[in-house]
Amino acid sequence: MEGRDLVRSVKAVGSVGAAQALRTVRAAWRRRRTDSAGLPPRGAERARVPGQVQNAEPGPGGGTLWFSRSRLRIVVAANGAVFWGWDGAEPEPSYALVGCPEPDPRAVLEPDKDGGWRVVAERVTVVVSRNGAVEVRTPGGVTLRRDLPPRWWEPVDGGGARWLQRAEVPADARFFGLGGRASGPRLRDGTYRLWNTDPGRAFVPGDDPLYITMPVQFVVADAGTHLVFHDSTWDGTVTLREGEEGAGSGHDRAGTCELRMDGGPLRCWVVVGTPARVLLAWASLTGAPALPPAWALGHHHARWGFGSEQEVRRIVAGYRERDLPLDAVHLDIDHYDAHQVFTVDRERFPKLPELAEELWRDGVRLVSIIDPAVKSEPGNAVYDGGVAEDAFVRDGSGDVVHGVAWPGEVAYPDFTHARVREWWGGLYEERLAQGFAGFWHDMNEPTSFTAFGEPTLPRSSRHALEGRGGDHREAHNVYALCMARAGFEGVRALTPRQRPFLFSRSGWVGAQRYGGTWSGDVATGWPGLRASMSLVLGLGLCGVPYSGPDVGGFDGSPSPELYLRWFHLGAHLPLFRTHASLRAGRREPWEFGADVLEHARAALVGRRRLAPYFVTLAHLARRTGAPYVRPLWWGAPEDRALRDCEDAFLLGDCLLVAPVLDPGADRRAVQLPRGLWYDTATEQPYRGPGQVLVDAPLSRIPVLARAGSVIPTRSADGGLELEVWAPARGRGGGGMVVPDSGDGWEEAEIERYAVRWEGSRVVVEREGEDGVGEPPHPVRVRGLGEG
Ligand code: NBV
Repeated sequence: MEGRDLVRSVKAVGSVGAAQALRTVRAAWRRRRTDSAGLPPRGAERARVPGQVQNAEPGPGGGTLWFSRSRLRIVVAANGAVFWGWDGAEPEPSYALVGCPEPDPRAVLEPDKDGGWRVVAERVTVVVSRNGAVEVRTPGGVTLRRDLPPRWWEPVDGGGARWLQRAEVPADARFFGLGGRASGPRLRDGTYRLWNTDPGRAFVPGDDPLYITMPVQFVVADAGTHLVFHDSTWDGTVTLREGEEGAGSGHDRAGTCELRMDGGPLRCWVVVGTPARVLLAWASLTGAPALPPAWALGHHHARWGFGSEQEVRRIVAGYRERDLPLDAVHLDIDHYDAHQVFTVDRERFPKLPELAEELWRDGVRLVSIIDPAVKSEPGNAVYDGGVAEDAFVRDGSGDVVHGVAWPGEVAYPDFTHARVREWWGGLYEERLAQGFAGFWHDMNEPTSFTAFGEPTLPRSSRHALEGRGGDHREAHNVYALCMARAGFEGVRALTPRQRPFLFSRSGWVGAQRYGGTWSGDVATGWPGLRASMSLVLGLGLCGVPYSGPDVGGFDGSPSPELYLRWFHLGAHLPLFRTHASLRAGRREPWEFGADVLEHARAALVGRRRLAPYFVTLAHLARRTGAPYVRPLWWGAPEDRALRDCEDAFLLGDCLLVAPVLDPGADRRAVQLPRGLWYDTATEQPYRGPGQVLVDAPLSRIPVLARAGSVIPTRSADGGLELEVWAPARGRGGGGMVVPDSGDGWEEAEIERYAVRWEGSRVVVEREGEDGVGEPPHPVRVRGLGEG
């Protein structure tokens, strides 16, 4: 086992050579030694369950129930979210929350039958049995989730407990979420780990865990939709088993979920309602998604190994000469000096600020990769600064913990300390001076190359954890979240008039407050294409709406067909980025033949045309928590066929995107939600609900528009034009538009439109406080042939 890992790690660092491989062996042994000294064996444990309820004490939003061996506090918040915590766990401190919501004063604790208790609120009822099972019910009394009494295992000699929480959900329920999972979006039976991990190679569906794990489940059943969040940052597993409905006279088998955590408080939040309501409340709990600047909603081109300024110029010129819209270029670690973050290789990138300015004039922004690991070498300014600041993670005996990353032996800033975040945030000044407009956080699970064992810091490493103190077992999953906070707040302080643009490979609940993410090193291949869509959908349901894949996959050479299908998908995801590894084939649209180039150009032009729609979706995500990319069941969670449909998605309210995910296809089946839909290429109408077959030639991705929708687009002259799709006869429609208000903090007002038939004409009106009026933008009505 260890031998195989060693071979893998040597391969992974192959480009840096044998010395690096040796370092990974040494670091692995070191980590073992550190952990065996710093983490004493658990020893004997005692199991515990809550016991019987003894007493109840009403409190704001609910109250506290006293059991013979534990206590349970339940609070319904004013936004409808329910909190409960065992053993005295409170909502705070929490890395996920943006504050503790006010309790709902109308929620009351009252006795229930059989000696149990219940909290009754407007949108939810929580029933607690006398031995500590907690049931969440709709106001109509239908059960959405039943948590059995929890179980703890406590070390006899003292210390934190491990715990287990089993739950049941309706037999028809489907699970989604848990962060970014390659095998979703529907999470089938299996065990999913909660430990952010760099898989060490390009991943395929089934590889688990990946870079972003979250103890957040989004559960959809006929009875209703709910989100449940267990607020513990520790390592754990979630074992899901979908239920089964009894055929004929048979019994239903409930779906089950078993959460095992290595530590942390046993506390959870449940939000109930329609998917849109759930995410609205979720965003109010964990923070509104950062608003990317408009350019970040365009096309990004990256590559590990551009190699030089000339090469960057050549690529940008390649885009320009071929009339291919481009908005950002990303520089990877190869532009660093000896792989050291916050440095530039002056030989190959001698005049980076000039290059950045030149690109800026052409409307292309420069984005920089940022790795957290700092080369551990006196004389290296970042390292010296970190030492002076006492910024680096130490072990239990007070020594700085060393890992291995691209620069060799490295130290890791402890981002769980406010002072360290401030120091790190200040370092972005160097990046801004180089002309970078955005930041791409990588390797922040955090990753340390290893010959065997876990590719991260020793679990016994010490962290500040905002002054509470703790070790890596608790800090690991929030390392990247805290790094994102450091970067975001640093850049905001340095350029207060502009919204920072940042996206990060790893993260945790609340990551949306600082920016987005991308799918990481997805394997080049058709399964990777599918996985990259699953990640975006799953993350969106966990509250992180801005993400996208490496178009073409990270590692290999896609066939022209695969590249193009991926390009088409990417063009309809929030982050649209072509990127690949140093050792992979090229990803420029002109590298795959004349046909691909022509179709890719159309996709890029199409993306640019939809820019105002993406801007609107970004604003709506910020204001409502609704992700840009939504599962087909978003508006109809009761539609079981939609719940099981994993190969298409809604882009906002208006569009349904049905990417081609298999080779050789020229048509595909699409499961439509209720209503009238138009193929946006042919204007052919289709009626849902049900399955239809649509054309999917290589030249385009099937995209359907909902009848009655209003889509803000960019017209040929660069202005805003409303594309309106005729409502079904006898019906109306409408939509919202948020115009781009620039890259500052000012937010434009939402424009609301109504669409209706007037005789044989489709009329579009702007709705204002003083009635309706003419839209301030040109209108183009489509789908009129429907008749
Ligand atoms: O910085 C190099 C790569 C980067 O291109 C990629 O996007 C990241 O996910 N990085 C990982 C580190 C090395 C991966 C083998």
